[in-house]
Amino acid sequence: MIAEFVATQFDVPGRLVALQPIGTGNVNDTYRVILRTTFSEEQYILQRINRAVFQDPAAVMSNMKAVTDHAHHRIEQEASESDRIWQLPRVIPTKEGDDYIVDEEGEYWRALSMIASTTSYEKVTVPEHALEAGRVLGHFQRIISDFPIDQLEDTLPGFHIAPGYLDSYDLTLQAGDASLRLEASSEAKRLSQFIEGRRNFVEVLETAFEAGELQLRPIHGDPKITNVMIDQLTGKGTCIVDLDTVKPGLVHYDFGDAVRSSCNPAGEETGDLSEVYLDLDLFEALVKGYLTEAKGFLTESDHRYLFDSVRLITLELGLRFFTDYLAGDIYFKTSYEGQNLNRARVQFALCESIEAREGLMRSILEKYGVRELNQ
Ligand code: GN1
Ligand code: MG
Repeated sequence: MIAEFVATQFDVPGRLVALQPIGTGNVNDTYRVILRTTFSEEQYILQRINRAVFQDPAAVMSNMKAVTDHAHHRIEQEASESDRIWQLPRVIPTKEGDDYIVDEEGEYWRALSMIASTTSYEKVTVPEHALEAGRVLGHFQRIISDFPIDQLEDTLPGFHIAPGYLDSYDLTLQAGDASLRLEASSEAKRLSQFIEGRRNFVEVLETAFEAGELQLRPIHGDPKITNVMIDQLTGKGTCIVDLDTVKPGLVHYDFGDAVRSSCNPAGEETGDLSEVYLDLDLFEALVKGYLTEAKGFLTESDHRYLFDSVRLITLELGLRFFTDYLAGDIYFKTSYEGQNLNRARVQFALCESIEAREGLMRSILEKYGVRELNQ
């Protein structure tokens, strides 16, 4: 079904004026919809959920509805003590009162309210922005920390369970095409060596979870910097968007993902590996912002794995990009040949930089009250 028709099926007044593709998401398709009435203009976000990734889009929507209702309630409860007006998009119903539309081709479409006068950025270059990225993630995790995880469906089984990505890498390499791609490029061979040196480390968080040191909580799942909305009027973070991957998980994967995406000033898509590094000033600011919100719910065993989570999620994402390159780009959207290989190179370069700065990063965590006893 054409997006123009779908765009008029939600409960928003006005006639359609424009449908603009926006965002740089690697998974869903996102549009800004502009409608006008005789008196006003309405804008909202329209998204087509990627069914190749999310096999059960209805479950994605039921999680999203439940979590946003809960979060909106918590935000309003705390409004009078907050230093800002926190926001979170709401699911806009269809004219029939449903949470989404399924078109003739079986595609799922949803509408979300627009958080006006905010911007999200591809990269972070100043500590103030990193501080807000940390604060926004910590705030989101905190306000959903009491949401019962048994009411959350797992929308993406295996998502952020790092050893599973190693298994799919190994499995992918058994196919002829993938091994040809590996053999054809010296850079791909170098990346495969990089992975070999880190196989044992991949289990670090899951082993801690199995040993009872870490617990499942509701997590965001995708707190990359493009999902953090910054208020154009105040420069403060106002919300985190993209709630498809909210699921029971380890908050460490979220913290690690926020750091890997906010503390590399070159961003995920650069072609120049010499620009890629973990910026310690950005890291310090992010940690400060995150812990302002998260220190109340993190336990001492959680503290012990914060550094590892940064190294791990960076390695994990590199592994995911690399596996997708070898598999023929079936998961992440690409706009040029070799893009997933390049994305993997960037994440592995960042991972090396994180490894080189381990001592300094641990000292920063300690400075903000992270206790690493028994290390
Ligand atoms: C994907 O769609 P987007 O860009 O928000 C991916 C994340 C990755 C990210 C890397 C469901 O997120 O896990 O960290 O790309 N989302 C999913 O850019 O796989
Ligand atoms: Mg996403």
